[in-house]
Amino acid sequence: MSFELMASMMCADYRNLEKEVKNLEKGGIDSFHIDIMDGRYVPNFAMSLNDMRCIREITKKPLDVHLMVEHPSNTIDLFTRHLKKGDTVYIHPEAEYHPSTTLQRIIDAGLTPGIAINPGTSIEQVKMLLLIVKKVLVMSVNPGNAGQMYLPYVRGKYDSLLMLKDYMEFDIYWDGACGADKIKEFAPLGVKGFVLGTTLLFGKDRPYGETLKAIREMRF
Ligand code: S6P
Ligand code: MG
Repeated sequence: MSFELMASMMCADYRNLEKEVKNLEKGGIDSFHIDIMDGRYVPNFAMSLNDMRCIREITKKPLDVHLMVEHPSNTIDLFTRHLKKGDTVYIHPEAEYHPSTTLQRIIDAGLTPGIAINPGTSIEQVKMLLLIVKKVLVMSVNPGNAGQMYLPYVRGKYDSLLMLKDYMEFDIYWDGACGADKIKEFAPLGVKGFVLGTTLLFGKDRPYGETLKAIREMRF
């Protein structure tokens, strides 16, 4: 069964960022998840433009840029101009007056458009946007921090999206508190990729390659 594994780079060791990127690459990570925060849309600052640019220069693997910022249309060009085909930009629809316009700008920049859906946001609220995007990042924790608890009430949203994904042509990604149990349950159902943070990958005293191999060798 094929599924993608993304590294949540806000959880990486910033004292050795280049080494972290190389080790993850060597360990077989599929892409790098970049959590951009502005201290307004979410009450935290994780990564910003320069962190993204730095990682873009170190690796040729795809970047998965998750914008947790108010009105991303104000600053989106700063990000898209440093990205390349194959990279994804997710916006939060609630953070934007005209999310479809912003998604169109991501498409016009030659990038993959995505939306991130907060735990408290329903599929009905964003349904039209599902026709525009290629990727849907389902948040199973509230946005802003790593290391939070999984919120079980999001479960039903995966079921709804799994029913819509083929005819509306998007893929579903998991973001937040992703453990092996979640991959085991949701990959066979059709969730395409999983963002790995402190729950499974970082701060474990185990080489990234070993963890990633163990995940890929899991029996389903
Ligand atoms: C949260 C962010 C996520 C976290 C990820 C960390 O605002 O969008 O991408 O970095 O959830 O993983 P974990 O396993 O620590 O929850
Ligand atoms: Mg994220």
